[in-house]
Amino acid sequence: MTVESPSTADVPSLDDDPFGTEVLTDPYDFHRRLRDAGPVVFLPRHGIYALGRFADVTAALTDWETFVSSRGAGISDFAKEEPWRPPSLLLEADPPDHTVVRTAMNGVISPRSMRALRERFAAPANEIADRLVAQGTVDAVTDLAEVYPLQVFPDAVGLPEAGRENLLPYGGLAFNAFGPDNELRRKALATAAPVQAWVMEQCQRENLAPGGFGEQIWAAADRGEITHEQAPMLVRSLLTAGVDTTVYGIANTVYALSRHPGQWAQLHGQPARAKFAFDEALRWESPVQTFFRTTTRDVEVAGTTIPRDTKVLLFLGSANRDPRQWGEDADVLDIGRRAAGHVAFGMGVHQCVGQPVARLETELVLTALAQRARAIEPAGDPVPKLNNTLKGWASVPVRLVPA
Ligand code: EJD
Repeated sequence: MTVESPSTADVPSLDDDPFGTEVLTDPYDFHRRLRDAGPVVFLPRHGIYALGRFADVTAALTDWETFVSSRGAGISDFAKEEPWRPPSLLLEADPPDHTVVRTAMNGVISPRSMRALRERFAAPANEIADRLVAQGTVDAVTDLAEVYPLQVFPDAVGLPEAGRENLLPYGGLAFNAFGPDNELRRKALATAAPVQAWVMEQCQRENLAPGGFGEQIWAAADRGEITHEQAPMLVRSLLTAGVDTTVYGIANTVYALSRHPGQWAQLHGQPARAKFAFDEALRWESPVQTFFRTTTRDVEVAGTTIPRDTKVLLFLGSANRDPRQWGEDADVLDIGRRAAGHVAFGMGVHQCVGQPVARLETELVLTALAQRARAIEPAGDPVPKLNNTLKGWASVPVRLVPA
């Protein structure tokens, strides 16, 4: 890849690789240096611009005409490079095309469909919480975060039982693929073919059970809201973005609370605060750390010009800890703070369409745990899980103390 210098000599630059092991493992020192270097920072390692402050990240997310998604949400510019898979009709599209499919998806993941899911999602949440608290020492990732979403979400989509083990690898692949051509991305792509083939097969109408999100997407095609060619691609979006994200979200929330005993005590005292605990945990350790937009014109951001046709990396995880927005205690986890307005689900026209599902899953499983455990303590060192986009853990050993 050719790395060009910024045309404006006064743009600060940082030599760090945001997709290197160090930053992926512990990004917060880099985030602070990024925000303090200036509103716009050039990253010469990849020839990209970066925004790390809340105000500038939200401004870029809101201006979809200047900061487009249709040239890819990863480092690759679809105007110059072939994408690794056909672009997503949701993530990698701009209005007006985006608006059509997004409207149809809003109808599928609707308040009505969510009300129907609450009961079906509650029983497994309670069962898992019973089992884990009885067990005592468990792994919050492999015994909880990777278990509960996979127990409820594939059923909600209407997937067959066989082959569900492909879901986590596919998500891992897609989120690594947003990054540069590094070892994480190359390794993921090397084993992608069978996983991709399975996913595309599940998107076909005949493989989706009645009543699920998948069938509802096809029904939207029958009603003419989208085309029948678009339907399988939208099912693919659910399978790409609907599993790993929630797994990381649940694991990061339990990790955060297990490291802050006072916060868990508050939640145990008032399990109805689970929703707020989730937002604060998402703010504090955002599962989706970064994604890209591409500029369609020279654009001034807080006094600095970013040239047109440039990849801009938006640091959601940094915006969510920006003291300019959250105050001097931005790095402190506090489930009592007003965390609403964080950008862990994005902002603007692309804001997470699956958000109600993620919120339902986490609320149910966290409430169930908070009711049953009066404390949750670290029971060993957590093991980071490296991904070019997602921040989280391969293992978080914890001890649940029964109430
Ligand atoms: C995503 C960063 C898709 C898709 C949608 C959203 C994401 C990924 C894939 C969520 C990226 O439509 O396939 S946060």
